[in-house]
Amino acid sequence: MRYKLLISLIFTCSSMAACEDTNNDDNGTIVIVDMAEPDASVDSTDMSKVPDMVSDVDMVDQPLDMTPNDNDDMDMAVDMEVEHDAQPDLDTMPQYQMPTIADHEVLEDINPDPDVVEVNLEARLTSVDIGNGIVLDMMAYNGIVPGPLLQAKQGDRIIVNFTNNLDEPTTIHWHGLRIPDDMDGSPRIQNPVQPGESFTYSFIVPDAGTYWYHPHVNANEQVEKGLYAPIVIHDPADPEVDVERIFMVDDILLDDDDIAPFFQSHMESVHGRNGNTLLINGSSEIPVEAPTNGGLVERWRIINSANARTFSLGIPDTSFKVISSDGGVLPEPYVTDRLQVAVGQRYDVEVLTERNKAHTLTAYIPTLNAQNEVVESTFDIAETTRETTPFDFSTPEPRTWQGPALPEAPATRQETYVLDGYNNAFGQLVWTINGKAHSMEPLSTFTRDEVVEITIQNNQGPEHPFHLHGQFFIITDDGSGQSVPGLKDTVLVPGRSTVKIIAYMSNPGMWMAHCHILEHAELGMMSEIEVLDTMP
Ligand SMILES: [Cu+2]
Repeated sequence: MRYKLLISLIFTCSSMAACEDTNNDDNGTIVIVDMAEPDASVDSTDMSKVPDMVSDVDMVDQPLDMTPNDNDDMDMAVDMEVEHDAQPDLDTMPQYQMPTIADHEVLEDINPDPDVVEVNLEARLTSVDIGNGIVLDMMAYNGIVPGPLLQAKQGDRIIVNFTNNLDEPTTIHWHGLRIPDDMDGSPRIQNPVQPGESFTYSFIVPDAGTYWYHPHVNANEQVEKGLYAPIVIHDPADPEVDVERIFMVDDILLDDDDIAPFFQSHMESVHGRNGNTLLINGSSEIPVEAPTNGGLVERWRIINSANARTFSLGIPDTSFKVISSDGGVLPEPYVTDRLQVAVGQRYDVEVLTERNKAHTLTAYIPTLNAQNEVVESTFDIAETTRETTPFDFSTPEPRTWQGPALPEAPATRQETYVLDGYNNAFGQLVWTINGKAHSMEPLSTFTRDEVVEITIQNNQGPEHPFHLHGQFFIITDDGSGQSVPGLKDTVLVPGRSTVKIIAYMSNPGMWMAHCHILEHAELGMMSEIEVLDTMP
């Protein structure tokens, strides 16, 4: 039973050369299918397309002031809060008690200042039991995978006293947080923290929401080996719920009982490293249990921390609403039956638990059946189990979720970024943005608060979750003509498609812009943009 998951996880393959080496992939447990050019034996209609997560809800046309305050104090350089309708005055509030988040170790706040969260964090090599009798040599923050939860309230200063006890350099990137660029973990700015050395990260967190932290050095290996962890920035104005949970969804590539060597197959270069074992909150024993009572309102924060795999998720036969996305609570929640979560992305859902019923977070993954046909397989990855006492017979009352309206400022500038790839003279795959791999020249130079429509054109078959550091954007065209609710920092650009975003360059600095398939980034799909600290 221990490998019951391994037999059928596949990854979809498009039109770049490597699909041919499918059948002699080193790990015989994986079967790869060319989805773009299926052979006659494959009925692609079964699987034709994972439904889009886009709802029918149009984005609300209400103003959102993303303008930074005119405050020259550089310590306050991140004070470009997204105004919240019910923004509390944190100075006059009684001390805020952060909600408890189930089943996650939390970094201890060692600073008595109620508006400062100061924590100690260490990266080190360690053995980790992922369940099913598998113990792996991994890298971990404070010895656990995922690492401990970093939480604070909106507007707090976070101080992380970080020590690198790995045997290689690392940095920490605080994915999604609009903080100063020298605290962002970019190895283009920060000298990586060497083995045995320490670095103090210090920044103010302007935006509430669900985020995560991970390295930005040798990231394809360090993240795969376990260096990833959740961040929750609480908004005291958010409705209270009965239970909050985090699900970090990952897949890991095992070779026997070890983490498989890196870049051993051409497929890993083409599509990124797709795992053969699902890890939910670090456990391979799925579904992971989520004990609860019936009749409760729960907030589930879902984070895709995989190297490459886009997850299609649902909670069958359950009343749930999408309430929050990368950049925080949505102007209007929406109902859907599928959530497409690309690597790096986050979604929060409100789940109403019923009496005497299990509620299951389910992943839908393309697999091959016995007839070698592509089918969609269902993996229950987390399941609520009812606690017997005390038993709550009440009917859950959904909360009222309303985040800030999205910005409505029109774009005053257009840019196009072309994602492409080629085989170099040594037969190695190189991934590029605007024709360049690992470009050290900015793709664009913007001025602070410039509003830019960026067309992201994918010339090849593999998809690219494109991540822009330090800024938020909205997705006006996800490649199928649909818009996507909410503020984002990562957009999935499907194979041979063109996506449009409108980005709000609110945060001055040099910002990494790259594919979040970590192998693609490693092989060149990595660049940056510059935002000058001058008004247009
Ligand atoms: Cu990519």
